[in-house]
Amino acid sequence: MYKRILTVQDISCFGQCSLTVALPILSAFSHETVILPSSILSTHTMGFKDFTFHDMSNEINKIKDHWIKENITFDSIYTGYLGKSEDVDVVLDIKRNLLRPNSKLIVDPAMADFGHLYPGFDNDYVEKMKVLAKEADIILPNISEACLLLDVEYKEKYDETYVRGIFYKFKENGYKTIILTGVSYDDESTGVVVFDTSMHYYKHRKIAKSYHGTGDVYSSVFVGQYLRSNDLFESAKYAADFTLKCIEETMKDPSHNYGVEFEKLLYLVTKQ
Ligand code: PXL
Repeated sequence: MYKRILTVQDISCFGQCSLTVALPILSAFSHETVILPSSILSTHTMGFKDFTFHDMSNEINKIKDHWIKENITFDSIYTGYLGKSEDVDVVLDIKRNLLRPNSKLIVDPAMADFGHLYPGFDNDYVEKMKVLAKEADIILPNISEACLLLDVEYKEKYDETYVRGIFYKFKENGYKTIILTGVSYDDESTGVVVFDTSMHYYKHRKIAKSYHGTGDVYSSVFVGQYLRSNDLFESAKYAADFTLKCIEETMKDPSHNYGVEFEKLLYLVTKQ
């Protein structure tokens, strides 16, 4: 079935993340992909100095109002890195007016990694992200983002009790379905935990090297596959396997260190 999905995130012109990842991936899944660029940066903010940042908050409000007038509706809304807390209100307005009945708001709270907020984000952004994430049907945080959403202490090393605690806290706080990424209990493996009505862990090989943008690849592939199959756990697994393949592919090219070479693997998604 041909689905129309809206994705709201920044454009990092160079750097293989956010919209330059989401648009080709969702299109490869044969979904009609509508974009709303929340901000425009010269590069992503990790490892580049003096990147430019152009705030699009004003413009995206006008775009949203036009869409409401035209009644352009969506089968799903998927958000990533937004850039400003005001953008959350735009997304919520789009959800109220243009998300079709029984359709899902999927939120990747893309704001932190390794226990630290991305440059330029503050507590106000975290508070606003809590509001958006609670409205979402599915959220895709990593451990750092989960801790920020829940005011839980971030730990580098943890066990299953800690992860279970995170899920109970998500549920206590009214969050719906959670897919926690980068859950690793030992040095050899990592994986994703899907928490819907119960908890399922998909564990796979861990590669020592980490790349920027893999969270965006993961979320985009998850959304693409979930809209195709409507199968939560299978989509979470599929996205993990695809992301791992992207890392393996990129490692063949040691000079490529700012993102992953996901384009070379898009044929896997298209052919399915
Ligand atoms: O991959 C998340 C992301 C998206 N967009 C920008 C970023 C980051 C992570 O740092 O800097 C601009």
